[in-house]
Amino acid sequence: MQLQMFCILMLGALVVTTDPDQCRCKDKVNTCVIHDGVPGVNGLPGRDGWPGPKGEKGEPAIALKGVVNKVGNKIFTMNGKEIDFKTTVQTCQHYGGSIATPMNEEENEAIVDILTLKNRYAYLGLKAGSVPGKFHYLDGSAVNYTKWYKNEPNGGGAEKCMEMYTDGTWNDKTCNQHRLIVCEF
Ligand code: MAN
Ligand code: CA
Repeated sequence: MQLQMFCILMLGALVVTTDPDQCRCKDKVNTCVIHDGVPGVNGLPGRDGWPGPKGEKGEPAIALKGVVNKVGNKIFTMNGKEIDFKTTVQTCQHYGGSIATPMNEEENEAIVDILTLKNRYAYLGLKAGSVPGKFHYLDGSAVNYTKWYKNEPNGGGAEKCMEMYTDGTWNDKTCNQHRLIVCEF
């Protein structure tokens, strides 16, 4: 029993002799056979990594579901829904655009194309200020293109929004009607 001894090598690894005799003298130590242990079980999964970089901006959702009309570097869209002026502004912003605002005849006609498809009117991006009948863009800047219908604007301060008729002419109008949502991007 005494012969069945365990040998400790310099490195401290556990060494077992197959033949107990081999371990009796120190110069026979080198003949000891090292038995590998049984492999350990796998560790637990690691933790989640950091969030990845933000993806690229997608297509405006409204454009995917509606009509798109391109003019110059502007795109006008319409999804067929009708709502009041304030909600139209919010809806277009929600999709990353703004309420359609014609800055010239070409853009005005591009919006007419859209209104004609539905035969409906639309609120556009002009608003009356404190001076009755004096309209400005929504960022407050001065309007430099207009297409008022004959005798419009006539609201005298009561009609603070602008709607476009299907022929492309403009009318000042109360802001709480339901009009076709037309956005620009
Ligand atoms: C209604 C409203 C007005 C518009 C007149 C035109 O009263 O839409 O804004 O000026 O019609 O007749
Ligand atoms: Ca009017």
